[in-house]
Amino acid sequence: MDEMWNRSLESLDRESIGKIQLERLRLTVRRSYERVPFYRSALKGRGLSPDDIRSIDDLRRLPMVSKDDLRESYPFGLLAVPREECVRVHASSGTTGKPTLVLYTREDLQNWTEIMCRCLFMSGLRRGDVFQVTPGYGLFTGGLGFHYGGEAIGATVIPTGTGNTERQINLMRDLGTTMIAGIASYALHIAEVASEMGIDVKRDLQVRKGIFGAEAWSDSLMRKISDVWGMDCHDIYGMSEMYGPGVGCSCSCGGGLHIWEDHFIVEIVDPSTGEPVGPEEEGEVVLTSLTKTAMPMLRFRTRDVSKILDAGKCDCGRTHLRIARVKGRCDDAFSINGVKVFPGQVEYVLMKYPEVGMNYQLVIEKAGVLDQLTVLVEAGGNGMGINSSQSLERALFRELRSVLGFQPRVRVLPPMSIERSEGKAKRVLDLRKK
Ligand code: DLL
Repeated sequence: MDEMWNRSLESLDRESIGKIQLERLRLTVRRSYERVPFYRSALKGRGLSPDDIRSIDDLRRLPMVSKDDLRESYPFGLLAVPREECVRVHASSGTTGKPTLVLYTREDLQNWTEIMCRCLFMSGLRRGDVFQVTPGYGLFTGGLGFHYGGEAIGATVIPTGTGNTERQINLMRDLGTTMIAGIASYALHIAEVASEMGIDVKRDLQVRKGIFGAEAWSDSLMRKISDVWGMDCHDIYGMSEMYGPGVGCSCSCGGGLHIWEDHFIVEIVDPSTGEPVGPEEEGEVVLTSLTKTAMPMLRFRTRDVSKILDAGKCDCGRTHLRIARVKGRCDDAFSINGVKVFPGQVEYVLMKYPEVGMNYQLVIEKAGVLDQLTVLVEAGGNGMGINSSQSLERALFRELRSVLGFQPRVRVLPPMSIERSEGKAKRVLDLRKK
């Protein structure tokens, strides 16, 4: 049984969770209907009124909300409170389109801090830790989300935000940072810059705990970060529309992410039909907020791919359901001559090889009429000789061919030859679209 930030809520019995969810869902639907014209007309369009929500199953009768609906209602369209009651604005990072705004009341910020504390505590953060927050501060929810959670736990928070990696590393060394928060791909970048500075992150720094999210990352990337840093890694999930980071987090049992069900209802649907799929079946994550007051979200389509784990009680003692680590976004998957590929499938293979370095990229082009996938991989350390780089190419080719079911091209490049991103990594370069 793990220590918990809020044991009474994190280990509630299932019946009580169900009661809280129904009560909060009914309130959220009523407030949305009464205060947000968008929701009122969407519900009326289905012949529904708030009184029709009598059980959790009635959730399925509600219309879904997409990112496009948010964009179209820019800037204040989905607000359920007067703008004057909002004390904060954030925006989604806009990697898939123009950014969308989200607003928060004071109560929203308190709820967000509560779920962040649960996630950070679950990942090992305690009073006395030195906690370095490397995601961007500002409109992105990453920086401030981790920041307020860290302070509420009582850790010493270093708000470096993204970038200036050398300074980041100097602070880690000088202040004795014990835990970092960040975007997974950035954790490897920090390690490689440190090594150029003559610092071995495992030997010379005291960072032993990490919490990462904001983009899909595979189990083998998690193992690689753990090995390179000698740290215990946790996966945190979230999105601007649901406060930011903190919707769920992986516990020490390693079986997926607990979703805070007193704040969110999670459904998994078939992305093409919107119909719910069964437990352990993969589909699109749809989330409903239960405590958001400024911008309630009814059945928000995240575009993220995961599944509900039907694994019964978790040994950590938490009772909130678990979803599998997010595999990617429905729109990340690309098709090579009709075969669907998730970048995560390739990453999983690459990160198993210790000779593979810190970065990779997938380039898709037309070779005549056919699609061609080239996997660019950086060699680790100080690079490798021509022979070993050719034998790594051959080994990766063989394994990728069997995982993907077609023949990709594989090129091993010297370290640092692929462009770095300080925010979410750009893994796929689809030149067919140009
Ligand atoms: O990325 C919030 C966040 C910041 C989460 C820091 C975790 C850590 P957005 O910019 O709105 O918010 O992007 C949300 O990022 O729908 C997923 O596609 C992806 N994402 C977030 N966390 C994970 C994760 C933040 N742990 C979008 N695994 C989401 C996979 C993730 N994908």
